[in-house]
Amino acid sequence: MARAIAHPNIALIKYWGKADPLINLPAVPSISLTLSELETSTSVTIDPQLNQDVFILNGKETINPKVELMMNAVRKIAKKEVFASIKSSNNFPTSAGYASSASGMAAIALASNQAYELGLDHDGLARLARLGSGSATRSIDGGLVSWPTGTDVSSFGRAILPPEEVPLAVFSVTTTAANKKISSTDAMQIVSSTSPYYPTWVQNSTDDYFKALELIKKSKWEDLLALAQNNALKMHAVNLAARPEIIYWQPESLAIMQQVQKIQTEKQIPVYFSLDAGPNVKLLTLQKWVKEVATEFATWDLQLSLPGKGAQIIDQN
Ligand code: 2P0
Repeated sequence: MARAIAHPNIALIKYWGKADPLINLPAVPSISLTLSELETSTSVTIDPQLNQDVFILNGKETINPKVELMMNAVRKIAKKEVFASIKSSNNFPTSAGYASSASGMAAIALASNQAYELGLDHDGLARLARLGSGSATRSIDGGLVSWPTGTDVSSFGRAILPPEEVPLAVFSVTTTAANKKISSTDAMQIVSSTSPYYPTWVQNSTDDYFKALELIKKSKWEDLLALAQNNALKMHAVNLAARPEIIYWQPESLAIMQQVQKIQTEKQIPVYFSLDAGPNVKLLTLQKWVKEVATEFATWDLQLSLPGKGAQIIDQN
């Protein structure tokens, strides 16, 4: 048995589109920030009595094809046909709009590596997590993480800068508890096959990735956040143009985006926004501006996160 914890991440440069959907190879490279306050804790217990895996999420037995895919990969590496009981819980509501699959799959990768004695190193763990959910490859490490495109062997998350060296902060603004209507996996498939802007997105977001790496190297943090905001809007633009059209925003999403723009121009507070595959908005800022941003957005339900650590094993026997 082994237990691991992992944190979700927010992409500053988005993963949106797959080069190979079977093994989650991305069509675009991405960059994310691992988040401190939110945590998934997962135990993997091998049980020779079981004739299939049992997955319990937040106390409820759940069927999850992504978990099965990973566990089959684990057994293949281990060369052991033995099943496991996997218990996972999040300390954050999924309604906050953070991708719990990123932290969830990263924690399963770590705990299985230990429980099944796979002996995987960092890169092997990041590849295994990617099989479950693309964004999970970026939750193996803390701080700022890049995920380049490439092959099964070369495309996985790797640390750019440790959490203590990243002066950024992220507020999640909860707009609605409604579940997202279309999964990221499905949306990426629809967009890549129908959106006329998709080839431009792939080219342009790849350019953003290299620009972002430069900005990080030069510690140009505000420019990085401005680029992240623009990258998120471009991801939504490619969705809007797909058939069927994919609209993740709710009226409140737009209200918050417009409030951010107003504050940027009228008050010169460095606050930017990002949105993923759902209606909730993330406010991106610098740690030294957290108080001002919290005051400006005090009417909303805010949850603050700072740069977090990578996934780790916390218990085993
Ligand atoms: C990201 N998202 O970069 C992007 C931006 C959502 C919007 O990665 O199909 O659950 O399992 O590889 O990782 C969410 O997608 O998708 C995601 P799969 P995943 O964070």
